[in-house]
Amino acid sequence: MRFYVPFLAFVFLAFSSEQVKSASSCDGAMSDLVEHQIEQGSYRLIFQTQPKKITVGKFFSLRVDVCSKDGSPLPDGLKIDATMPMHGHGMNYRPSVQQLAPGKFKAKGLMMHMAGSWLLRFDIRQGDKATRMQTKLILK
Ligand SMILES: [Cu+2]
Repeated sequence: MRFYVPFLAFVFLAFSSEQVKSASSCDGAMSDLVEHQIEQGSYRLIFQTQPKKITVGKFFSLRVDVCSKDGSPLPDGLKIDATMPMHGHGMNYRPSVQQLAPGKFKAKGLMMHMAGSWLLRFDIRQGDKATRMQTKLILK
């Protein structure tokens, strides 16, 4: 019976590292951020606003998780911007983006100063490759 103990330990380790890998490859693991999702090219971007409800004229933050649908490397850069396409203007403040880990970011200092239709844009970068992902937000 002694023989089986190290064998089981090895199986457990193999399983754990598989779990870590799947966290960056879109196989679940990000269920706490499923509120907003955008898919484009190799990537799926999931973001959550903090606070959950965006209020006109109030600063908010974003947690952003990007995963890879096809095994492409995770992005190492992200720029965020928001505009009101029907009014031809953007935000009055430039948000700051911090990378927490490959594919994981936090953005602070966003503010939408008018009610109406906004376009929230994420430009993600992986090496030389840029991918633009965007979504519409209606603010009341
Ligand atoms: Cu406007």
